[in-house]
Amino acid sequence: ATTRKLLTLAMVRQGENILLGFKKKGFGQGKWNGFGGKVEMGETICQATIRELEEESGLIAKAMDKVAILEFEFLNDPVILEVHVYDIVKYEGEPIESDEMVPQWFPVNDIPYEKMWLDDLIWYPEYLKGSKFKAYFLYEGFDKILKHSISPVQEL
Ligand code: 6U4
Ligand code: NA
Ligand code: NA
Repeated sequence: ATTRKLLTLAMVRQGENILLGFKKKGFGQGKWNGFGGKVEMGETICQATIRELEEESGLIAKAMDKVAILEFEFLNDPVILEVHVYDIVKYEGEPIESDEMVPQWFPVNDIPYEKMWLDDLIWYPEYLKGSKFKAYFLYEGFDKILKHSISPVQEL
């Protein structure tokens, strides 16, 4: 039997720049990532997205748009991670370092893929084009993708 874990991922883009956070601890430590985490009991996915963005970056989301759902499976692991990705269209505040993350702006044509999850190289270009999509990735360990697919969708 598989179990699904719901996670959020907030993408913050200002013109030609994207805000990423360097993860100091926890899942994905040592990698640049968007901001997010687990959806907690009694919380909607939207609420979790807003809470995690504020905890990790200091920004307060004022308007957001769901752009993708990513599914991750790891070989020989019954857990499926379902990551709901939101574009943060409007926010208040300035990025600040937290216990978990060091935020930094990157030009969209100079994203540090070599220090990110491998799947980011596959789906960030779709996101940056403004497409909405569903994607699936099967990992073996954390450094190898065995299988993946991306399908554009109208609505999420
Ligand atoms: P808690 O205890 O909830 O703070 P945390 O260490 O923040 O745990 P978690 O599991 O809550 O980690 O959140 C992991 C974050 O990483 C989520 O925003 C989803 C994101 N993420 C997970 N796998 C990813 C992947 N392969 N590519 C990607 N983001 C991923 O771009
Ligand atoms: Na969390
Ligand atoms: Na988190």
